[in-house]
Amino acid sequence: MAAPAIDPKAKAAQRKKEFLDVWPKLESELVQLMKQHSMPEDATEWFRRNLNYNTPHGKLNRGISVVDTFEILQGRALTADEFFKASVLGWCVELLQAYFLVADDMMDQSITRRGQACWYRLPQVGNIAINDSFMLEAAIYHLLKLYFREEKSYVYILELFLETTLKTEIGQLIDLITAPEEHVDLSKFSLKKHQLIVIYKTAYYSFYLPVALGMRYAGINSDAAYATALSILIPIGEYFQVQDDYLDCFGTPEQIGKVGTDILDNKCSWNVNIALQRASPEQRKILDENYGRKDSACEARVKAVFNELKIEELYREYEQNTYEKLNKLIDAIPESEGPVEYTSGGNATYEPMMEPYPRTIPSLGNDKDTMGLKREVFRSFLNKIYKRQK
Ligand code: DMA
Ligand code: MG
Ligand code: MG
Ligand code: MG
Repeated sequence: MAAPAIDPKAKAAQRKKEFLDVWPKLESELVQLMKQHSMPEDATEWFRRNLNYNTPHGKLNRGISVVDTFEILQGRALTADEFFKASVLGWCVELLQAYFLVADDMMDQSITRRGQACWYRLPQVGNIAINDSFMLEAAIYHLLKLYFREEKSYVYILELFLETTLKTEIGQLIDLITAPEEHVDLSKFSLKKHQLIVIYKTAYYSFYLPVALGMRYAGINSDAAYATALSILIPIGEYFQVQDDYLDCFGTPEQIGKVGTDILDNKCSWNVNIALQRASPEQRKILDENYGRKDSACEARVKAVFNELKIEELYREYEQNTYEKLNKLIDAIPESEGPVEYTSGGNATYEPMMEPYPRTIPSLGNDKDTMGLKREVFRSFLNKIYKRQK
């Protein structure tokens, strides 16, 4: 008799629960560190609170995708030890995300995050949040040393975290300097500029990093396999940040767990770029006079122009077209049971509008190992975000 089919939603919920179950162990290892340094109780408790307030309350898609990638590449159920170690890598991605978000909320002057006040907005915290964000980052390297030092993939994993951090920080820099507080100049925006910003600030750490970690831990060492992964995950990451920009304006705080700030903050977001392409001279004047002003009446006038221009409808078209394009890209990945010989750059057909990122990664080691990538790695990640409302 055939086994009953497992409902994918139930499977995902179970996986999330098992992933969350790993967190208390890691939290306790990190808190232990404060005790090893003989820190007073209040400092230890501060760090514990920082970790728990900022790390485990999100959707956890990035962290869980490390585990999913590793499992798909293994092609079988994971042992308890494998599940735990892949989850450690996943939690390290979530710590990286926590580090970026604590700082991002200060820089964007946000109010709420994940349905609670932003960490820096807590009266006792304030600017201490800067140091707290550094400590979230440092926690990554403590956990990696603790659990991966003996692994062949250790240096690759360290490099992935370090290089991805730099790329994200470059992305945050261009996001911020394209949105000066006191000087609104919409002629500086373009979809090209937007693409550059979102690839760097979001796509690398949110999409390439989790999959590349799963691949490294699974022992894939072919440069071309990583180039192929990059060529698909970067466009998926662009799509994800367009969704984030859209939801910033058109999602409700209850849905997305945060209050949108992009219009007030003068951000080069997808919405405003689409609006600029279509605005009449009158509408353009309203945008010029009201975008990026720290004033809710100005924000409402911008939103009214967005509505006149039917940005919501244009977004739904964009989402449908992009989903189809991304699936075609995934279909083009070479896949076989045995080892696959990748040609440099992979066989993906994605033609980016431009290439602000390298197509090949400098070789470090054994390039003969060409263990195959699987389409399901990318498909499962894409389906986690398709039509997302939060
Ligand atoms: C987020 O961009 C990028 C990083 C590196 C956190 P964002 O400011 O649009 O994110 P959010 O909308 O979550 O504040
Ligand atoms: Mg932000
Ligand atoms: Mg930001
Ligand atoms: Mg945003």
